[in-house]
Amino acid sequence: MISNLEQTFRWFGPNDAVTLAAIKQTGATGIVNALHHIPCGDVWSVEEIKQRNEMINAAGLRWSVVESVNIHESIKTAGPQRDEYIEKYIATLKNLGKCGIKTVCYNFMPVLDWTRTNLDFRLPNNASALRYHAPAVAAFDLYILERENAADDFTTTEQQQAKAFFDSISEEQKKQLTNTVMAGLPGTDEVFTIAEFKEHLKKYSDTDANKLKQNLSYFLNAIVPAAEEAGIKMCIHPDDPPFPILGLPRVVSTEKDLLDIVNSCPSDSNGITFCTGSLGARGDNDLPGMVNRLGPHIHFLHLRNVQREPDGSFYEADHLNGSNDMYAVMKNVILEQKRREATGRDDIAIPMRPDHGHKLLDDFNYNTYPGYSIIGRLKGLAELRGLEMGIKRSIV
Ligand code: DNO
Repeated sequence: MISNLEQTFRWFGPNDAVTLAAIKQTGATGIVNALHHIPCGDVWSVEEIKQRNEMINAAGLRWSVVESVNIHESIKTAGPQRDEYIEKYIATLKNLGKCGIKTVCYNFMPVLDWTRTNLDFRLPNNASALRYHAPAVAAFDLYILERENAADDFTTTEQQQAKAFFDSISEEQKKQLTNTVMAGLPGTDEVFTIAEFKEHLKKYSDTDANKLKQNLSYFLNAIVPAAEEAGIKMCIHPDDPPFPILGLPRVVSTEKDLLDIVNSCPSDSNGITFCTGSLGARGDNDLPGMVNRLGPHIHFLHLRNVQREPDGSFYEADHLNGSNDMYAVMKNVILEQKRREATGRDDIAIPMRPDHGHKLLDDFNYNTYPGYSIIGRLKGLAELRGLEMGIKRSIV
């Protein structure tokens, strides 16, 4: 039988209400972690990495993946300090390599990481899910941020829906929407003010998608040789949502984007985090086909599902339900594992994590990062490993 995927769980560090001991009980063996207390761009020292690694090992777990070593904005905008920050990034990769941590996830989303409008969307069973409501984002853009020329990005119908939504919510709800959309990096409590966000937007005034793509390629060509030397596999995380928002360009949203990225600097060290939830928010992304075609470049899997809605909105569905065919995705992941085995690759146990989870049962008593409940994710992991076993037993 082909070996299992490596079951991992994200842990945000010692302040996470979800403890390593709890994660151990889920059956996961790997931890996905980052040094969130180090400001974006600063070097992670060997001591800090070792200390964290020892903490994880002491709980009987392995630090499998770093998610994320975030990329400083000056690299994304080709600002004057970009080479300095690239040197620092390389220093962090070398230090991680020295400590034996070899898979590094990152993203190339301008300013904001993932974006949602509702962090407590109730499903019919009263479980709490994350939702992206397109009219809410449009309303924020047009009437709260009041971004110049924002109207050009929306059809007349979308503008009408945005206005109707905006008129229907209270002042308090407007504030809440602002805080939710303006939330900064995961693992921090950072929230941008409108003024700060506008300053960031200005920095992108001459960075369109083409330039952003060039800046990503520049970054990769600078760091990949060092990653190869350190034995590190980089894996880029797709945009979430996978389309431009708030006037910011996106370059990691489709199969073509991912192909351009791997081809811009061909190397085992230049790979992909295949996130079914992010990519699956677009109906034109053929997820099983993408796993098939991009398979050799996949170094990390984020497995979850979304339910797409007709107006471009979506919410996070159960891991195996929703708009995307998770059976077909898993089957193609397993076929990729088989190919790896046949060609003598040693990375057959691709790390996977149940990405996000609903808040269920006792989860409501814990203050966890949005999407990172324990029971909801445990449910996802249990379903996914059952799916994996069922397919493996029947086809291998
Ligand atoms: C959301 C996550 C993302 C991801 C980063 C990767 O829950 O999947 O925030 O960690 O985008 O750099």
